[in-house]
Amino acid sequence: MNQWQNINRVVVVGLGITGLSVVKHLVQLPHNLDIKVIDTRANPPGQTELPQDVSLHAGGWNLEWLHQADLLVVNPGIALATAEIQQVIAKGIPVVGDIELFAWQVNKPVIAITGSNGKSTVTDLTGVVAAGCGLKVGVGGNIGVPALELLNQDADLYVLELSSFQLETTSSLSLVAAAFLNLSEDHMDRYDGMEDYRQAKLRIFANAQACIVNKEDAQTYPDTMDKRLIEFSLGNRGQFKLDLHQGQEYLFANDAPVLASSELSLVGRHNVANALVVLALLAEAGIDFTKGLNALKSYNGLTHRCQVVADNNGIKWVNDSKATNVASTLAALSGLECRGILYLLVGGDGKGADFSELSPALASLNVELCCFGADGAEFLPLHHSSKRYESMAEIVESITPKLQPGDMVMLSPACASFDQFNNFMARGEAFTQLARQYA
Ligand code: UMA
Ligand code: ADP
Repeated sequence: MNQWQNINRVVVVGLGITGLSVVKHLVQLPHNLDIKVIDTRANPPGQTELPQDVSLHAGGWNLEWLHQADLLVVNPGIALATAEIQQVIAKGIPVVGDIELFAWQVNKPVIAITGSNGKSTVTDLTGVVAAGCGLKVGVGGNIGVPALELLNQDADLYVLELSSFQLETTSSLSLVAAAFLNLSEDHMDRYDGMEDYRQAKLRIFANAQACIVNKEDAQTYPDTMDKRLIEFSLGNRGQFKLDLHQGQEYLFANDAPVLASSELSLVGRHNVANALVVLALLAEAGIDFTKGLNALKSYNGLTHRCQVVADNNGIKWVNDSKATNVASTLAALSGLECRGILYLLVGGDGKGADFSELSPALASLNVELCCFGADGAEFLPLHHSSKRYESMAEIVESITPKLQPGDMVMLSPACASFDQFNNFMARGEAFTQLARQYA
């Protein structure tokens, strides 16, 4: 199908790394398109890299450009509900995102992953294990490499992390396997409630040959049952599950034991689930993952996600700075292997969340709760051990003298970082530095 028939004037809305990748993709197509860019920001990132013959309107909307367009390509950070976009949709002008353009062009198998938490980990690890199997893999999407940039690489397989924002503007992406990991509250500033958010994520299954769903989260299942469903579970149900084998807990793929969960370097039960999803995605893509098992075992996680950054005298320091909501901190706590005291660093910019859900998990742990940052005080009622500090440095200085072998110090703050840091990466790096200095 030639989607470009009758398209001449293309308006790219929103620059950033996505908009720039879209422009670069459009200019090299053989269709001689008229390309214009609108960004509502006065100084949008990426403007200096625009080709000279591509006009930019920055600092507001250009309605004339919008209404004369044959196609709009919208950055995932811009809500379709925006009045200017709605007017264009009402006129019948097609509105798509970068992932839809990727779908129009790609001619190799594609795997995709969505969910509220764990997307980047599963995406990256799928790429790592597939590469371990000898495949050339292009990994991108919401993880930070625009999907269209991947098309310039020579790849046998593409693995995409897709956000609900990206899925809203995607309708024809064919996938050999797609996973919906879990659903918990996030992005409520953009959606009319949880069902609206869920429906955006479910779009991942529209053209998927295999739908990988979470047996423990009914929200991840497609609404219609005419699809090939593959279930994963941390229990012994579903095709990709945990069960006993030779007296040990094993990851099973389609009834066959694959490896003992103790062989994974990744920390936390949620990461065992993530590993099961990786196996399911690869199996459904027709890849014999056995050659990649060493890569799976030695994978230590993406930076800032339950990552062991120091391990000295039997004391582990774990950086989980990417835990910016309650569900991700709960995931870090569940099944945590800590023989001694867990010193848990929580707090930051709480985004108005309700933290009380953490109480039962904390009650079952031998924990000292170290609360810091702008909303640190909100954590104080959650556990009898809570203490309030100003900063992570103050916490580390105070607890280090009493650390014993078997203890763990973990930053899994359940909050955004913007009160004290530029982003979660900067917060994680500050923690890592403290860990290495004091460990
Ligand atoms: N913006 C405007 N006016 C515009 C264009 C953008 O105000 O005309 C603002 C919007 O508020 C928007 C913000 O700028 O939210 C971000 O735009 P950007 O230029 O930074 O976007 P990109 O650099 O193209 O990054 C996007 C994704 N950003 C968003 O979805 C908000 C990146 O995901 C993604 O890695 C990248 O494309 C490549 O695919 C980031 C993200 O926060 C990491 N994603 C959300 C999440 O993971 O929770 C969904
Ligand atoms: P995402 O890309 O969806 O934000 P990441 O892999 O970057 O996911 O992980 C974000 C946070 O969620 C980290 O704190 C991580 O430890 C936690 N996490 C990872 N996998 C899961 C999972 N399967 N369920 C819940 N939380 C998870």
